[in-house]
Amino acid sequence: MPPHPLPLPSGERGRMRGKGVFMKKPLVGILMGSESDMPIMEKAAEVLKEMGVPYEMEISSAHRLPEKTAQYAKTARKRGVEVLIAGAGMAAHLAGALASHTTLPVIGVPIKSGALNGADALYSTVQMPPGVPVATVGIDGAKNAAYLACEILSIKYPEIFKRLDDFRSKMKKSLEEKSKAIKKKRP
Ligand code: RP5
Repeated sequence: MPPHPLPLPSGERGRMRGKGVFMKKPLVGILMGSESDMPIMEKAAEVLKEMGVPYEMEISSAHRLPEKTAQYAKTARKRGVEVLIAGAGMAAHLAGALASHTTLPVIGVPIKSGALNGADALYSTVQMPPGVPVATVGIDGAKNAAYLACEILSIKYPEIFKRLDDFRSKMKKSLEEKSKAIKKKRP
């Protein structure tokens, strides 16, 4: 049980169906700089699906689609989106560009691509100037970006808190079982 079992925010009640917390409106926006980022960013979508968190996915780019990127960030909060996840490789400015147009939390995923294997994307994403933060996960860390988004949302949504809690318990149990199996083989 959540320590503070908050009721669903008013206006949201009654929309809980099936596994999704709110089936209708996306709470998380997943953006990526190119279609080539999809194999990595898909992992964020899988985690959100598993957690029952509705999301939307878009290709946008700080450099190739700057107007679309700005427009998306400027309108996201009004549309009900609460957290943004942005994956990009090379000179990765997507997460930072989004963050410059919104005060929603932005989580950056540096993607491994190009000659520098993601080190360039990591630095470009993480080194934001004070006042415009981007919460940056590891290179190709799309799964953790989604878990972090769930953790942020869990402050407001008790259902997400519960799913995160269950996930952690299962992870712990599974690792303990694996450890026991190894000990049996090599006591
Ligand atoms: C970045 O450049 C994208 O996010 C991608 O990771 C990288 C390469 O893009 P493509 O040339 O594969 O479209 O903007």
